[in-house]
Amino acid sequence: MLLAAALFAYPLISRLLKGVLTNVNPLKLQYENEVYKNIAAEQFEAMDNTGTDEDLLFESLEGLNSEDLKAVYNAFGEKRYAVNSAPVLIPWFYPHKNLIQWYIEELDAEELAKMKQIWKGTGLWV
Ligand SMILES: [Ca+2]
Repeated sequence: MLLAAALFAYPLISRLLKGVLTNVNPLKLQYENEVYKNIAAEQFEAMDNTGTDEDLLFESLEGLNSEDLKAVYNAFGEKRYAVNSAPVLIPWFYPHKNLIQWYIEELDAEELAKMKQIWKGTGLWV
């Protein structure tokens, strides 16, 4: 019983320790959780595969406050990053990266500066 509980809790605890989940003040969220999941999916869609859809990347974040952004970050979680978006044939070769780490891989210096500005208030980008 205890072992089952530990096995269940381990992935969550290890993610918390890695700082994947960040605290969100629910009173400052503008939308339902489903919206953040959709935006996180758009962020992934914009960066997954060859190249980056910068328009989609920035447009899908428009109008979000810092707490909304944190909710998007949490919804994104960590996804395997394949260099140059090679097919993930051998998934364990590719490290998990959070949303900010994906930006750092995908964006050029100018875009990164713009993105960093958007995320400034979250304290997630250090
Ligand atoms: Ca890409």
